[in-house]
Amino acid sequence: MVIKKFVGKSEEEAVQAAKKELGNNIVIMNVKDVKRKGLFAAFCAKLVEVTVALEEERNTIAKVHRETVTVDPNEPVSPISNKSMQQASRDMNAESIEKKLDSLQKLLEEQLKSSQAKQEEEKTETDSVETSEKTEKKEADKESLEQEKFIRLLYNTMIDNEVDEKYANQILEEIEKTKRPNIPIDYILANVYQKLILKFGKSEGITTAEHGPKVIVFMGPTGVGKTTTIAKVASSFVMDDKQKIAMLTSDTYRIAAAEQLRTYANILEVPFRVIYTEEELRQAIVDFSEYDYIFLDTTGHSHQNEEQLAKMKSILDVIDEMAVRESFLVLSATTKYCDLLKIAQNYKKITDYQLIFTKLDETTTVGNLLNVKLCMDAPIAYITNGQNVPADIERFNAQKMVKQLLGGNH
Ligand SMILES: Nc1nc2c(ncn2[C@@H]2O[C@H](COP(=O)(O)OP(=O)(O)OP(=O)(O)O)[C@@H](O)[C@H]2O)c(=O)[nH]1
Ligand SMILES: [Mg+2]
Repeated sequence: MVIKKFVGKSEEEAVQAAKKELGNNIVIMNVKDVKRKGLFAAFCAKLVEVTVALEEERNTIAKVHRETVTVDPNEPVSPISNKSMQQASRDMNAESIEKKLDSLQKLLEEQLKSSQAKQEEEKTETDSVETSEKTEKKEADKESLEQEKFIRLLYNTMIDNEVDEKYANQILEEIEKTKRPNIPIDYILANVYQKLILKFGKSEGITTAEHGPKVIVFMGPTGVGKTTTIAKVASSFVMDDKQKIAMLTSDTYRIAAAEQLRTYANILEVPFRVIYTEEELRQAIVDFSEYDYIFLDTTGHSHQNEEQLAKMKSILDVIDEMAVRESFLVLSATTKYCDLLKIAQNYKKITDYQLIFTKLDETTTVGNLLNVKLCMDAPIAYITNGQNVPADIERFNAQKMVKQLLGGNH
């Protein structure tokens, strides 16, 4: 794995520099503001430091480079030379633990303090005459016991979050491989944090429409929040990004469904059309060819309904004939794991997609996001956490999610 830091005037600028050097497969591990130094620091624009990781080809020897690359012409940050894996990871720890996993750390400290106190008590009672050699061995055993306890705690936290045992075990196996004597517990925590972030991988969301309109399709089971999510995404595109969008719905199944989206379209003052046939879909794509994005709402249906799935596929085929398409499978975080997998697998039969998880405000466990991501190899683009339009939506942030998976604040 390569880990590297890039500094820019904005997160975007630093990420662009990272992509330029390491390619598009980088995963963002951490983003933080950095203070400029010097007399006139207060008058300068802030800098953003982005830590990125890139998983190298399998079977190559794992190595961690740590350098800082700056793209800010005014204040070059001196590159730090390559360090040993352990040193680099310790440096990562300081940030990860202090800033990202603070509440987890507190929990651990409490646990470790109580276990240490207990062991101290036992020690004073029994081994006042032990040799120094024996004491050293005991210290080493104690350390490894603490490591074991710590790993078990991380495992249990993941399982409590309903991470599939299979994936939790996979992570622990990977951690076991990198375990050495005398490794501080921070190192293990940072390692698990990194592994989980890499498992979530990169997340793109809706990408820029370059040539003609991009058709953004929202599909998924009934009542998961497809229409509400379209309204949330569309409003940020229109209000914040000043994009030109049109809205379509092929949901003619429920009378109220079209009206729901029409209301949002009216509020945003964007064109809206109900599509009954493939011909009408073709015509709409032609009519809105000057727009940046066409958002398409679809009928929610049971994933077991093969007929509706086939209908969905023919809609996608029409779009593919005429425009660039990006598809999003909308899933509720409150749905049972086995159902989520069945739904995701069925939609995969007709298209690739990115995932949107809704209703995170209605659940306390987030393991299913990781489970579905890993099982389907589909990136998570957005999460929604409430009924408010447009406020309750966020671009998926792996760092935040991993912190939550490991029991941190959220
Ligand atoms: N708590 C919570 N409710 C949500 C969220 N997103 C949507 N909802 C609610 O879920 C309900 C269904 O939302 P819709 O947007 O109509 O869902 P849909 O997938 O379009 O439903 P159909 O068109 O019937 O398939 C509404 O009451 C929404 O307000 C969310 O993130 N959290
Ligand atoms: Mg709907």
